Amino acid sequence: MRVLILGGDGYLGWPTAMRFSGQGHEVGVVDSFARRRWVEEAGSHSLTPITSLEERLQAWSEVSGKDIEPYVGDISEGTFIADVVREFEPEAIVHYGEQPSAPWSMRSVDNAVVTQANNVIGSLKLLWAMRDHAPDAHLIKLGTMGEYGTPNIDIEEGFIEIEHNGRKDTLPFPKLPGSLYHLSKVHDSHNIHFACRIWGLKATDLNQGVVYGIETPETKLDERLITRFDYDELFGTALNRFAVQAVIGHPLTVYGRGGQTRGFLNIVDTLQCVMLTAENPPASGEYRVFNQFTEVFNVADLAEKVRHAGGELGIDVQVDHVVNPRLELEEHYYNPTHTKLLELGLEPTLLSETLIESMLEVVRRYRDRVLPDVIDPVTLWRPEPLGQPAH
Ligand code: NAD
Ligand code: USQ
Repeated sequence: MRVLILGGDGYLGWPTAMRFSGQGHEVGVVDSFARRRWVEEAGSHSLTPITSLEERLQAWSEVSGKDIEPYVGDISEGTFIADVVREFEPEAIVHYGEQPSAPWSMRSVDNAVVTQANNVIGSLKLLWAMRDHAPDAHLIKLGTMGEYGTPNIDIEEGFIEIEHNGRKDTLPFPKLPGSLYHLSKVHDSHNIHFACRIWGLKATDLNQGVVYGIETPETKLDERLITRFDYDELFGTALNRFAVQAVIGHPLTVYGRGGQTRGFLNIVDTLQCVMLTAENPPASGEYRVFNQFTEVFNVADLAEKVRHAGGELGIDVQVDHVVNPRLELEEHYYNPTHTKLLELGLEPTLLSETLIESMLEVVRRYRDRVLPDVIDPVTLWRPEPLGQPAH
């Protein structure tokens, strides 16, 4: 299969590119290096010492004997993505190429505009490029579980059957995202659904939960192949941050009461899910939604797990409940369905104590690179915290 990976220099995109290439697919990666710039501008850097895309591709070629084609540019600008799609002729497009941070999107009006322009315009240009140059390709788009928010009912996989005034229909599940970043994914989902309904494109929207983990089998082959790993308040995600905090002796930053409940998955399962999705494409005109996570935890429980695993390694981990910088429910109902990927054969990698310990061991290797000043949360959802939203 000819697979184009948008955002192929990122945390998830780079390991995905190696996975597809290693399994014999023809792979192209597209990236603007925006993530590297945004993190640098925020005064931070990846915990892992990542090499340039050029060096990564060279190293991958040496290790695997396979070449990955790079395309450097911004998918939201000009005709770049249309030109790439026309030239590469993909059969599948895995789209990770967006601004992925909720706090970054809430930091200023400029950040909010960049997030929504980058994400929504980039995806729209991609859809148009597919319409004109690759109408039979399968779009595998990374969405987020945060599109649904935390409603007080069970969350379905994309669609819900509704009965209203005696009539029934199956309609998109209601969306109540909690940040302007998450909202950009809702806009994307509407545009993708539209492109399938009106132009007959085929797409799978992967509503992914929070990813954790550092290594995949491919990143371990050579240190130059390691993927990025962020722990700062803007780009680090919960469990990844807790692992770094534990290792450097920083109290774990549980926001508020810590009852915020989310779906989580290991980075190796992201690769498994994307591969299974690519191997099982939808029909032309079909828009599918898969909820992509393997386990549900609340953040206080996660912190407790890290504290315990740290103890096993002789690290005395403290857990702190800091004032929540976000506006979100700190205790709520959460029961999302996630059967479609399991039906395709997903074998979940569950979060065991051994797995957390191995994460802590890898973080320990790079502990001298940690910048402690970028850890504490400073980005507020509102100028002053005003209490909790309704959902
Ligand atoms: P990342 O920032 O490491 O990867 C995204 C890559 O896309 C970066 O390398 C960035 O430079 C590139 N990019 C961004 N905008 C671009 C543009 N306009 N043109 C070309 N390249 C562009 O993020 P990640 O953590 O690997 O996430 C990948 C995708 O998965 C994102 O869409 C994110 O929203 C989604 N996601 C991530 C998680 C998670 O926990 N990491 C969870 C759910 C969904
Ligand atoms: N949290 C803490 N302490 C921290 C960091 C986070 O308590 O130090 C809490 C947050 O308040 C939130 C939860 O942990 O309630 C998750 O936060 P997060 O930063 O780990 O994840 P989030 O902002 O939701 O975003 C991440 C990725 C994003 C992806 C999303 C999937 O950055 O790209 O879309 O996870 S989901 O959460 O399912 O929407």
